[in-house]
This record gives sequence, C-alpha cells and structure tokens, in this order.
Amino acid sequence: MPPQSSVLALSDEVRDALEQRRPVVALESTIIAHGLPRPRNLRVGEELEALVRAGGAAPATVAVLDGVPRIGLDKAQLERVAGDNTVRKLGHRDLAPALATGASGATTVSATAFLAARAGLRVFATGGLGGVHRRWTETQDESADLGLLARTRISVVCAGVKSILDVPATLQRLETLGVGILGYRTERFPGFYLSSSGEPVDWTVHTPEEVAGVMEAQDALDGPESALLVANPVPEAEQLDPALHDRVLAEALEECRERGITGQAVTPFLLDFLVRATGGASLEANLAAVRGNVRLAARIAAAWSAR
Ligand code: PSU
Ligand code: MN
Repeated sequence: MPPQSSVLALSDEVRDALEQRRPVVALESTIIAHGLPRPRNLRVGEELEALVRAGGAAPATVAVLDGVPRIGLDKAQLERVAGDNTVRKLGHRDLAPALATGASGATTVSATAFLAARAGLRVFATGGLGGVHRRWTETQDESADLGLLARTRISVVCAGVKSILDVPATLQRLETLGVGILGYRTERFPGFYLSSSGEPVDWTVHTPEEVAGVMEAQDALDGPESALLVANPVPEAEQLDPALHDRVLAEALEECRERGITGQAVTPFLLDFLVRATGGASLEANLAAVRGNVRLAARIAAAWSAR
C-alpha cells in the first residue's frame, strides 16, 4: 500500500482496494455541493460512484466533514455534502483551517487532487478544471487548480477547462507550469460543454493503456511531481449547441461583472446562470461530459493497476 498521511480517513472500500492494488478513482465534491442544482446533485453523486463501480474500480469521493478529510464517503456523508447549506467550498489552501476548526466543506479540483494523491490515489475524474478567467488583467483570477496540478502527481480526466474561462490563456499557463496534456482520441482541446475549444493539443492517445504508459514514463523520469491531464471531449451528439453557448455565456459574463461577483463565487454563479439561461441544456452537456470522464477514469485506473 502506498504511503499515506495519517490525518486522512479512508472508506473501507477504498482502503481494501488500495491494499489489494485494485483500481480506485477519486471524485471531487465541489461539483456536487456547488456546481449542480439540488436535488439532482445527490442523484448525480450517487450515479458517478455507480459508474466507477461498474467500471471495476472503487469510487473515492473526497470531502472534509467535521474537520476530517475523507477519501470515500458513505451514503449519509454524500447526502450531507449534497444537501447541507453550511458545507463550504474548499481549495487546497483552505484545508488546514478547515481541519483545525472542525469545518465541513466540499473539495475543488485542487483540494481533491492534493488529498487523493496523499492517500496514494493516482487517477481522478472531474468535469472541467478551473483556470484563467477572462479579464484576468483586471481581476488576476486564476484558479488554484493550475498551481496545485503543477506539483501533484495525479492523472486528471477532464473535459478540458470550463468554457467560462479564457481557454487559450489557461492552456498557456499549463504549458508554463509544465502540466502535460493528452487529448483522448482528439487533436483538439475539449471545450467542456462543447466537444472542441478549437485549440490544438500536442499529444493524442487512443487507449487507457497508452495513458498508463505515459504515467509510468512520468514516474521513470522522476522529474517535477506534476499532474497529467487526460482531455476527454463530450460526444458531439451530447454537446451544448455552440451558438447558444456563445450567446448565453456573453450574457453570464456581463451579469457577473455588473453584480460585482468575485473570488470563489464566480464559477458557481456562471455555471448556475448557464443552466437557467439554456433551460437546463448546459446541465445535460455538463453531466454527459462528467459521466464520460468517470467511465474513462475507471478504465485508466484499471490499466494502471494492471502494470
Ligand atoms: N467542473 C464542473 N463543475 C464544477 C467544478 C468543476 O463541472 O463545479 C468546480 C471544480 O471543483 C473546480 C472549481 O476546481 O469548480 C474551480 O473553482 P475556482 O474557479 O473558484 O477555482
Ligand atoms: Mn477563482
């Protein structure tokens, strides 16, 4: 079993899988608590865990409850994350204060990747990463996801970065930070709600085994402990209509600016605005992307533990 930090609480399912070197997939909880409307969010949380199990891996949904960082939640704990209004949003910098004060919070990509890697997990599935926000020159708003992934050895299956962001600037930052990106069966970086952001990717792979091979090479090189992004597009048939996407996103960004929304509130506000303004179509595209990422992550975790 890989070395672990002693403050972490692992579910029995995750502990058993790690001990027996069976595949495990980490899942974040911010998407459940703050990224999806209730009560659908709880059903989605349960569905994602079921998809991981159907793929032969153990699901490890990560959250902090009463000051305890949990890797794998039971039913009651997942219900709390989905339904309790006092559950905060925790990036990795928030973990120490949350532990010390006994707080409860859902973990973003940065906090999930941090905790999962310390538990010895190597594969993580999410929807879209955080990144550089538009109007960065005014706000300097860049998600803590990027900096953390530059120094954490974990593979993150995502549908690119959220399209509410400045995608080219985010890709540039990932290059500067040295975070590797593999397009999964695509030569274009995915656009979260859209199958393509229009930006190219430098490397394309076609199978989970190829991804596991790149992970092994990362370890063999023994370089900086950076992540690997597996960029997996939402199927074209399930993407949001691109014209609708562009129109509604412009309205969302305008409203965000007019209301002076900043900091951690920006991403949940924009995602929620899009759900309402598209009559739920953005939610369906978001969920299709996450489901595809979770399925692929289970296959990558299986290929990784077979090595
Ligand atoms: N992907 C989704 N929905 C989400 C998020 C990602 O499909 O809600 C969350 C992730 O937890 C990500 C966070 O880490 O949004 C980024 O927030 P911020 O921009 O405040 O760093
Ligand atoms: Mn931010």
